[in-house]
Amino acid sequence: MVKLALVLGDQLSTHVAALRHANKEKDVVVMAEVTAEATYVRHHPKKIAFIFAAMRKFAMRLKDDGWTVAYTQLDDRDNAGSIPGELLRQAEIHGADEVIVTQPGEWRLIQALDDCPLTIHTHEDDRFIASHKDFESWAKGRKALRMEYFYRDMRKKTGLMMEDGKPAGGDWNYDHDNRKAPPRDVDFGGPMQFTPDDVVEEVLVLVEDRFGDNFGDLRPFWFATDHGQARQHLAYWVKHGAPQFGDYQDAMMDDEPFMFHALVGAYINAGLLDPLEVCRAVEDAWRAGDVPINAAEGFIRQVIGWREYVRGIYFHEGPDYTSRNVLKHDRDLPPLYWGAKTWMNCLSQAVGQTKREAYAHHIQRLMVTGNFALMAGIDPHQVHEWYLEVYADAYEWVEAPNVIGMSQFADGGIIASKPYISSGNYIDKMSTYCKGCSYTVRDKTGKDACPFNLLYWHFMDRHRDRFSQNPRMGQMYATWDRMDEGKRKTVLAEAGAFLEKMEKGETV
Ligand code: FAD
Ligand code: DLZ
Ligand code: SF4
Repeated sequence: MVKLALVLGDQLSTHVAALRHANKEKDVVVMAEVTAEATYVRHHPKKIAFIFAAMRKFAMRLKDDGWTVAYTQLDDRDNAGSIPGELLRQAEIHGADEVIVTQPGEWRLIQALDDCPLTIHTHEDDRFIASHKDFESWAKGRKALRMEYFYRDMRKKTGLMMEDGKPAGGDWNYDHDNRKAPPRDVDFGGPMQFTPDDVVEEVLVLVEDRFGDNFGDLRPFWFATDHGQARQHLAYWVKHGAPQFGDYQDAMMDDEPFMFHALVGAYINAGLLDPLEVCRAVEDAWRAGDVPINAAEGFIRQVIGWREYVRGIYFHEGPDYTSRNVLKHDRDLPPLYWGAKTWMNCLSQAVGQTKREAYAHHIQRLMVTGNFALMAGIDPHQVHEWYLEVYADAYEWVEAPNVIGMSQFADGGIIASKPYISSGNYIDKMSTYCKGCSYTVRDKTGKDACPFNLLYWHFMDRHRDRFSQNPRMGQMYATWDRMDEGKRKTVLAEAGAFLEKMEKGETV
């Protein structure tokens, strides 16, 4: 009997498990643009357009390869509106009652498929290096699930940058070379940008019409939307961007949204690039002497280390992960995250480029938008939804551990051994933002004082019970305690006034 093979919008790989387990001669591939997926959060229009365009092109490719594909567009009259609804409709049309599925990357959709009355055969998504079983056996019996040790196993497993069973160059990690302050200018002309073709243009018109009110600029739209374009983009970055990726990985500059970053997250996560293919391209460039070891190792660590590790944590921790809030933060996300005016140049830059490009790089996400939300005590679930909405590479399996865990410490320290907070000093060192800011980064108190300076101590003070015994924070508590009592009172009062102003919706 004919079976359906489901391919979701982030499963656009020819070797995805559902396709490998289906029979090209008689089974039907189901792909569907559905309201449920497009609206469970208000995704950035660029993200929706990217996914729909890539889905349409992938469906064409599968048809060219000889598959029968039942593709439903968002505005098709009979569109059932959800993935299970579309499966039921296609099952009826094709006389099928079994569906082959690659496990989705969100508990929400896993649950929805579990509730579907058809017979569902779910296969693990094996486009990852570590299977669920691999992660579980690594995690078993460990007191702390730290990424660094997991990463070493991934290096051994893949053989990436390994020489005679040892890490190339002698060290596992070259991050000490990856923290340079911003360069004078960014001489990398990337990322590669693609002019919309007819397929993309049709999607842009649809998205403009249906999701034009969502936060974010749809045009200009320049993303790669098929495997060939994504590979061209990768090759261009490896040649021109990767050599300086390591040095300036943490640096941030006004009006430089991309720096030397690879912008491959959206493509890898949707299936347009394979993580190992990407890493091998970087490894080859390093072996050829074109990319220095700190850049190559740093990049490969992000992909086979962090990316695999956060996925492991998401499935290890279970469906309640996104509602954790150990610090009991409950403030609303302020309007500045949706582009309202702010005097803080760092936030204005990070949010502004997020609106334009559906992109910010790691340090902007962690040390600007994330750092501020954490110190200001914003409800982590609202922070989580914001990140899931605004970035083109955001799917819950990767976004939630980064936000709930790494950035907001809402999981109590499963991912981070201490909260990622910093005063304005760090941002000043790593960016050009403070020079053009209305606040003064050197001022610790007073009307021009950088809010990061005030909120840093406010956070430390209000969470003293939890963190004062943390060996990595003792020094900072000692500094706080040494401060003159009057000054401490002023800092806390000014931080409180700032938060009150923010809560009232005034421009901060
Ligand atoms: P590069 O800086 O060039 O890095 C290369 C690749 O390494 C990335 O494409 C990605 O595949 C991988 N990578 C790097 N860091 C991480 C990480 N911490 N977790 C997982 N993969 C990583 N990444 C997402 O893919 N989706 C998200 O929704 C997402 N949300 C984040 C939220 C917060 C608060 C933080 C701090 C990080 C988040 N990240 C997320 C991780 C990281 O910021 C992005 O992967 C990266 O910025 C994507 O841009 P790039 O492709 O230019 O990456
Ligand atoms: C993100 C997304 C969007 C916006 N739209 C669709 C869609 O219409 N159809 C589809 O199959 N997938 C879409 N996706 C990706 C899914 O939300 C994603 O597969 C799940 O969140 C699991 O990661
Ligand atoms: Fe951000 Fe403070 Fe620097 Fe302004 S002074 S850009 S608020 S860190």
